[in-house]
Amino acid sequence: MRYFSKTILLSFNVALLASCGITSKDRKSTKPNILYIISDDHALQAIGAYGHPITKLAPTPNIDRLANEGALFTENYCANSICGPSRATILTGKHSHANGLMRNDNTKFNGHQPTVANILHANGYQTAIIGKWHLNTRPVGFDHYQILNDQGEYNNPDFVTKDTVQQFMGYVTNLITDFTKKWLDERDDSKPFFLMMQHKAPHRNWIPDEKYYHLFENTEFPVPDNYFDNYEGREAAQIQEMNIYQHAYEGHDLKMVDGVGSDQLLYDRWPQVFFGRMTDEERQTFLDAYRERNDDFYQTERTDKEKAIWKLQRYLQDYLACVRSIDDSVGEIYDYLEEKGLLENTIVVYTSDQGFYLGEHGWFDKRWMYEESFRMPLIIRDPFAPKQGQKVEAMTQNIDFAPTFLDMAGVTAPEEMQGRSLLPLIDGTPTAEPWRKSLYYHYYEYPGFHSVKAHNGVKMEHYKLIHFYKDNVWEMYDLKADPTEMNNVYGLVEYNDIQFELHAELEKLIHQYQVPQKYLQ
Ligand code: SGN
Ligand code: CA
Repeated sequence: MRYFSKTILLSFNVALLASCGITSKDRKSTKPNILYIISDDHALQAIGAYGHPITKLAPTPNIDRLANEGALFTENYCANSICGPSRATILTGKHSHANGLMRNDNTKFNGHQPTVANILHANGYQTAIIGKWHLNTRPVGFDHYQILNDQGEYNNPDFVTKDTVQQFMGYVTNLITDFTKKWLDERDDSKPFFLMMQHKAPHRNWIPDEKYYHLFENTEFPVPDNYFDNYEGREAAQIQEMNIYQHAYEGHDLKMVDGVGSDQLLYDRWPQVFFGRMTDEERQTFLDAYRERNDDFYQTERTDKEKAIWKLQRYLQDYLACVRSIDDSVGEIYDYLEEKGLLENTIVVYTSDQGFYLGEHGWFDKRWMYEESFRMPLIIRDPFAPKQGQKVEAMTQNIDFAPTFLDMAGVTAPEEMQGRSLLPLIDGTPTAEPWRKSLYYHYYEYPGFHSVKAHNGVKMEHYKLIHFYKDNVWEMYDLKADPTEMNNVYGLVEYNDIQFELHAELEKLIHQYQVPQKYLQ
């Protein structure tokens, strides 16, 4: 029961465009629906279309279908790898300092600044948001909202609407899917829609749907080569607290109990969002499902290293089971659109608020400018695009999302938005100015959860420069020679020239995006 009550070669694409007979006029004559699906903490490594070996064991066929029929962005990045700030950037098209939401604390998002929602709304779109919001204020610019309370709960969650706060029995991913379809059924179909479907999963503490408790119990996922990273040469990484075998809570995160046959969870930091949300029966079903594996933890002798790998497996099994429900949800929504004849005039976007670690460097969580958390999945299935199954390799960023959605709707983005429309990359049409060759990143939340020091930085070509500015510590990576960012090459003579260029580029971006000096010290 679900509930009760590299830059796409522009010239090549221009030629392709001409051969398909698609012109921008076709696009301009329609106001497409935009269905934007975002999950929380969904790593690229866990999406089949991006090709990581994990997905051979845990495939995502429904998300991959969107990529096969649309565009897969392979170099998409976030501006600040954490939930609220990423979502604020997506809505406003601006970096964190410019939209005011720099951290996941109690800062209140100002929804009255120009956002994609209120601009589309003013331009005849019906707007709705269903699922995780996490911006500390009520949504503005939406005809309808049905959002989770703060982080939300996996089991039997509360949903907040304009007038109500109500608990619904069921699993959060399924509920969000059902509510999305319900809203689509009841919408005013004389208007195009902009619908943000915002999943909670696969966010910590990775509770799968009951039907998937056993899904990966016998699956051993690949252990990243740098799982036992010692953080040599990287000062900030030496003090972080996001190590799976040191910092994940054994009860809350890893669902471990205190002995053979026990029903007593080990350390559960937030019982109110875990066992406290389940009925007695649900809790028992949960414990029984994990019992054999939990007993085995005590009955089999393991070295510390083996225990650390056991924990990684438990983490991945649960995380990827949560992802399975997300993929099911995408499939269910796709079928719905097809059935209702909406696939041909609805642009479907799939993304996550940032990337995530699946054991790389020993970690879970995000925040760093290192690739796994800096990168963001982005797939756009656009029925107006001249080509299906394309890869867009230009450097894109979540500041581009709002200008893109506005462009799709034929609306000019306000000057203050800092991103650019991605439509020319999808359509293969020339852009007025050359595409960007570098990206600016800025993470602010320190002190904070997981102890990741504030840093900013630039990525250009296959190089990255990172500044932990409070301590004035620099890191630099050559991603071709060192794709997993284990060797900080800052200060090495052989990198002098590129280091100089990266410093200059970082200064240029700080100036271009008008980052105030007070945020750089
Ligand atoms: C919670 C999690 C953190 C996580 C933040 C932010 N701890 O505080 O691990 O980094 O959310 O996540 S938990 O013990 O409460 O699960 S975000 O996706 O909202 O940015
Ligand atoms: Ca997140």
